[in-house]
This record gives sequence, C-alpha cells and structure tokens, in this order.
Amino acid sequence: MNRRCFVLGLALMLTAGLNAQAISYDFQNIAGGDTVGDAYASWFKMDVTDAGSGDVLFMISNIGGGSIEQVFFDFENALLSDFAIDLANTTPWDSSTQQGVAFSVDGTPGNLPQGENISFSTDESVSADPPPSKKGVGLGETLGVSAQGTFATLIAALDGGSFRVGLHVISLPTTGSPSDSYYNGRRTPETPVPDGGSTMLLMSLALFGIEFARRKLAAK
Ligand SMILES: [Ca+2]
Ligand SMILES: [Ca+2]
Repeated sequence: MNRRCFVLGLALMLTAGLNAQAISYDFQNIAGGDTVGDAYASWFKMDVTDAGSGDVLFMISNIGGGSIEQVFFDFENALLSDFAIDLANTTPWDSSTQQGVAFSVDGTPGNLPQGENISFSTDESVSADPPPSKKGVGLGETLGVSAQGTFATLIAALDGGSFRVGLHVISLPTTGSPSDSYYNGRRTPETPVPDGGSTMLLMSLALFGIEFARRKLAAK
C-alpha cells in the first residue's frame, strides 16, 4: 500500500468512526428523593448514537446490578417520535437461562418515581415485560431504544437539560432489595458534539496537503 492510499484509508476510517460515534451520559441521583440506591448511580450508563435515516438510538446499560425496569423520556416540542425497542441493540431474552432483556413501549407513559423532585414530566416510557426483575436490564445487559428525530438537536437538548432520561431500578443488591430512580447527568467524558464529519474532512484535506507538499519537496 502506498502512503497516499494509507492516508485516504485512514481518513475514511476516521470519518466513518466519527459518524457512528456514541455520546455517553452517566446517571445521577434525584435530590430530595430516596437515598437507598444512591451508592449505585455510577452503575448505569447511556450511549446516544445517530442511527442514520433520521433515527437516533439510545443504549441503556447496567454494569453493576439490580434491574432497570423502566426508562422515561421527558422532552419538549415533540423533539422525538416513534419510539421503539431496538432488538438489534438489546440483550436478547433467553427463557432457558432467564437472562436478557424484554421491553415494550408503554401505551400510556408512566411517571418517573421521585420525578416530582426534579419537575420530570414523562412524554414517553418503556417498561420491562413481566417479571421485570428478570426481563429488566440487569448486570451486563443492554436495552436499545430507537426514535425518530435529529441527532444534533437531541444532543444539544440533552446537554442543555431540556431532554432528560429517567431510570427506575428495582432489586438493588442491599437489604430488602429496594428500588430507586436516577436521571441522566453529564457526558462521560465530555466531548464536543460530532459535526457530521466536517472536522474530519478538513483534517483529512490537511493531511493530503501535507502529503502533497512532502512529495513536492521529495521530488526536488
Ligand atoms: Ca436516590
Ligand atoms: Ca434481565
């Protein structure tokens, strides 16, 4: 492979990687609510990805334990629509091992427990199928939720706090297997909003420029 092919390949790879880049958010406790699950907030994570064709993808995962039984979305101006469970990005339910995830979109969105403490007003929600202690999102499992909307607008709203995601987690691993609620916090780590690849395109052009100049010099 000559150097130019290598640079082109690298640029294409970087551009493709940027377009598929997930923006990650952590979860935080609800002040003024139950404190029984506060120690576990860092177990829950959300990746938001531009799924193309005007779709966005939320991937909610659990790296600690308990079972995320319901996910709530609070937003303004019909920012997203057509919420659906994305099976391709959801840990499949296995009835023989009783492990995995099975969720449905709620016909009537529920209220995030303790949500009143943060003025959380649910517009859409998805729930684990019964029994939620099993079909919820447990340790090492992921739930994918897709919706229609503009990725950049969504990320701006998430960062600005006008789009919020709440979790209700049950079967927490402490005395009495209590439940608690959480809502999304900041990006982890905080990174700039992807710009559809234009930065990478500019960087690629710069790389080509450097390579071109190097060759001109070498030819002299
Ligand atoms: Ca709490
Ligand atoms: Ca499960």
